[in-house]
Amino acid sequence: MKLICSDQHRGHDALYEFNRGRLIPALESPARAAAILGALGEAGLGAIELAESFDLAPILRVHRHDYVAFLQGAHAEWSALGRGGDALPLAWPVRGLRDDRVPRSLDGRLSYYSFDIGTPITAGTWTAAKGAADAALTAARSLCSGRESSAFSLCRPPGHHAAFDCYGGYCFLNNAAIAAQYLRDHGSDRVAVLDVDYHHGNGTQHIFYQRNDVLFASIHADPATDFPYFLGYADETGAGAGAGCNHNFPLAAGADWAAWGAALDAACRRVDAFAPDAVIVSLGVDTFRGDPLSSFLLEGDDYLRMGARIALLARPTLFVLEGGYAVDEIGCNVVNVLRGHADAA
Ligand code: 6XA
Ligand code: ZN
Repeated sequence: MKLICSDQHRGHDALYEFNRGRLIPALESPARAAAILGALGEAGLGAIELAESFDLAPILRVHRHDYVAFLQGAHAEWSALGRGGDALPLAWPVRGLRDDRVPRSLDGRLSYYSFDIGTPITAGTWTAAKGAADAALTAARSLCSGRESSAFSLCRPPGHHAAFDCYGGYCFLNNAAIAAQYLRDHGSDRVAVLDVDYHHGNGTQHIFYQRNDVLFASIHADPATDFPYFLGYADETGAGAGAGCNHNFPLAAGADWAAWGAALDAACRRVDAFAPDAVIVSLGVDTFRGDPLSSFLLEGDDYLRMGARIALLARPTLFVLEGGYAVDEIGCNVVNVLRGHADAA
């Protein structure tokens, strides 16, 4: 299995985030990646390689040009205004407000391009996000060449909440979507994205919603109770040419392997029916029972079962890291998915 990471992730180290009305140390921290690297090093699944650097073209295939330019310069603009700390938005263009004009001021643009207050932009955010996209692209390229049938990219910051032109949920560039589009542009006719993170991958869904060449299937907490709140219901099945190519499996709080594994089985049957040339797994392990953001109850061994079920798809598979905040167990849980997959493949 090809294992790819990026050194740049450390530059994205937010001071704090809002959580239940308080400022707390940011949960999406460099320690997450360090823990996964440590576990991967001991697991013997393969050598861990550094991402190669790609130009912006594959990123611009799924993200709006002005959005990417904004991300590149936002923190420098923030500093030039004499401000310290991390850049955060103030307001959002919700119902009744105009979203067809991009404001001129930095504060206006932070608000325009974001959808939550929990995703600080730091001095190293762009470089880290670009490194994460490079990790996903490097892993995707190894699948295209046919040399590898499976790969894992350790992406930090994560990506599945980032849409065509907005960021949130700790995500800036949609690493899984960028990799899916790269595979489409390099020989794969159909790609499936299977999102197993605790949270719905609203960004990935939005990017591919009208398309029939990329299927999106997601198992996640019910948006009626959990972030991102405004997408992820079962009746979102795709639109236009993409009708029937989007499958959401929202689950109630307290889902354990019995409930979660049954949803995975149903999602995998949708993926199978699509007959993709490759599968991208948005791999969040915040479904873990000890995760601080989760109400699901998956145990360590359940991640072995998850990997084994995904291996039954018998397709070239790229795992892209998303969430997971129980730092003491995140390494073991990620390795278990990869090991379960490798052992059953
Ligand atoms: C609200 C929760 C952000 C969710 C981040 C995540 N600040 N997404 O793990 O998959
Ligand atoms: Zn998540």
